[in-house]
Amino acid sequence: MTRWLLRHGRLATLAGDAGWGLLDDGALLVDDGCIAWVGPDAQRPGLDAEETDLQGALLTPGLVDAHTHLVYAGDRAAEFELRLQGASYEQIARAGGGIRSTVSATRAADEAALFDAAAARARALLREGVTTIEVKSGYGLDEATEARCLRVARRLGAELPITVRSTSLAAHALPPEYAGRADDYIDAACGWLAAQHAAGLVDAVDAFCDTIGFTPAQTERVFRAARALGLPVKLHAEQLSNQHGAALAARFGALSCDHLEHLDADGIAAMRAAGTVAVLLPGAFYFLRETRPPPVAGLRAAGVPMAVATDHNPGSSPCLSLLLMMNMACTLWRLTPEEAWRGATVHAARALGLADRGRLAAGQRADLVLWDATHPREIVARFGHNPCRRVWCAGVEVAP
Ligand code: DI6
Ligand code: FE
Repeated sequence: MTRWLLRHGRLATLAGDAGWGLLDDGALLVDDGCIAWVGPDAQRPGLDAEETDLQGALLTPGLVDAHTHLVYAGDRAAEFELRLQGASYEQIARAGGGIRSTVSATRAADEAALFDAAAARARALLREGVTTIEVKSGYGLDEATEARCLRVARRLGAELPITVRSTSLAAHALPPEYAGRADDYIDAACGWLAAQHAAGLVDAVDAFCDTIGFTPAQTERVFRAARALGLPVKLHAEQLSNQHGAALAARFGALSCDHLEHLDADGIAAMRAAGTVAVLLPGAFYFLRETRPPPVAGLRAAGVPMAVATDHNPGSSPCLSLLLMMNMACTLWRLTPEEAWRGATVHAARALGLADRGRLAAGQRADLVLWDATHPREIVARFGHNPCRRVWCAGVEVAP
């Protein structure tokens, strides 16, 4: 039966612009993979539908991890040790480690190995209720390996029950064969984009605009290439320094600017005007032992939507728990638990250009999670604990 009714749940719908949208004894009708109706159980539609009794357990929208670098080979734990001994992330990168060490390992890995490793990571996210993820390339940095990583991202979406959005991040770091020729590399990377797009491998285009990444002028060229193909952009902006990348990205109508520890008031105003989402990444802040928090109060006051994501990657955030990131966004940066939830659902979906998920409301995709909890704030308060009990993707229950 394509139509079924979930009954007697405690629903956190997040349906309005503020508040949890709690329904204490709620019901939800799923029809053909979408939510057809949500409301008090006593008012449920009298239809012929299969029923599931949730027995008062908490039901929420599926979580959305809007920023991951899930496809890579190798491991960077030795750099963690070096950083604990005093080396900085930038020093390691400039000495040829960092992103470039993962690039060597990724170029040497075949598609099957990359897929298996990435699928295991995606399943770990799914076990915590994540039903949509964004996956970036950016550890290939040559045409063939970038395409291989994007194909792996597409295969994840095809073979796992989760939705995968793929982002081309060729402008992540300068590969060694282009040392001293960053502009030539950007020319090449812009050239690859048309073929990636023609092969249906790209949903958005990203770049790393920073002192160890690319300049604003180089970033702008990447954005122009994306715009020429009709692809939306996002940006790793203001992570380690203020390059005014957020304002640049906003001029291109960016879906999101991510990291943002060094974002200033002009950047906030530009993001607000463009409707750009601020994707906050507490994992990298924590793991790199950064001390400057993103301007959460300024973003909140301006009404810029804030998302929270794992930034899963082997170097600066080897984290596979979006729930932990929600907790850390609150403890480290004073998001409210409700902001953390919106940041991992409806605002995260918006950061991916997806309006069809992130809330429990009629017309939304039936991506649903049932939790061992009575209120969503409990899930944010606890950490190192996974209360996820059941997950549905587009109305189909999945076994993570
Ligand atoms: N910023 C990050 O946090 C990741 N990429 C980026 O531009 C880190 C990637 C890595 O260190 O491997
Ligand atoms: Fe990142």
